[in-house]
Amino acid sequence: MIKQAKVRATAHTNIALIKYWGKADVSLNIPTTSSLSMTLDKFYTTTELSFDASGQDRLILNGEGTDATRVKGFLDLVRQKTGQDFPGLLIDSQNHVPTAAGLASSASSFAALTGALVRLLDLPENDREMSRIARIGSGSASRSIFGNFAIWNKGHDDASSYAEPFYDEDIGLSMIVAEISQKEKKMSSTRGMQLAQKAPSYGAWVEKSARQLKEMKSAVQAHDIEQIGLIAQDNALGMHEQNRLCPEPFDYFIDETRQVLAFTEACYRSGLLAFATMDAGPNVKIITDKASETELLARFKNEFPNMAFEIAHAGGGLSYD
Ligand code: 2P0
Repeated sequence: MIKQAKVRATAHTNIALIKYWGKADVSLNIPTTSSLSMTLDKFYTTTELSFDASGQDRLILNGEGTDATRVKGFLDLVRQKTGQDFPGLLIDSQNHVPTAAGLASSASSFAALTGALVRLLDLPENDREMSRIARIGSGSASRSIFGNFAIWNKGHDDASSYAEPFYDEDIGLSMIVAEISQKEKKMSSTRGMQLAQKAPSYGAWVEKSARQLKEMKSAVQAHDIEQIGLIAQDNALGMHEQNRLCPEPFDYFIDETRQVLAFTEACYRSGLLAFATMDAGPNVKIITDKASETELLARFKNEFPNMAFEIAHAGGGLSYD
């Protein structure tokens, strides 16, 4: 039963403190590890969804018609899974995510689309179900249904793999995003994961990740930014190590990445809270706290005068207007 002709939903992007980097099932995005993320207050996608007169699925991104292949694949899977053969949709999305800053918009995009879809089709607005649907679009989108800190439990099949809120509070963590390169990433996450999973050391990273998740949960509950930073940094650098150690090695790091990482370490040695995390690209997100962010940002701007920086905090969560 269709109750509304047009729905608008907003979802925010998230950064994993314990990463998702590997799939047990590629078509359903069942991961090899559970992951824990912070949803960001500042960066989001708003999606307006309606039925398209053409009967086809169409995508408009930031006002321009765009290739809808990936989104159509997602919608077809949802048609199949829900048994609802809904007609073609017009997806009109505005991304307030600086893709130039290496922040993936797929998380906020698929979470916003899922939220809008569920309401448009009058499906149950159940967070767990929405997280499972968003996961099929993009793994990290499962976590963007929620604000603040969320855990995506890896599960073992479509029913058991979903994210849920872990800690619904801003604990004073700041992320300084260093915009190192605006170039399109040369290796997609999906392909990068496939290659990295063949590293001889991958199993050890997966095992370590499970231990780090437990430690990270305690650190978030204790609002211990230093522990959070140390664990997140180790987990992210370990993830990137798998990319270098697999039979077809590749690397998201570029020279400026290494410079920013080295400067982050130097700031920590000098007594400031400063830790790095990185995703499927050369950009670095620096973890610090609200008390240190102004001084740390000034130091980075002084050291890298040609680089742009953004600061984000915890927040977000799926919303409608
Ligand atoms: C994460 N990343 O946990 C990890 C860390 C990037 C590095 O989730 O193939 O776009 O669509 O499920 O979610 C980016 O991968 O990958 C990602 P797909 P996705 O945030």
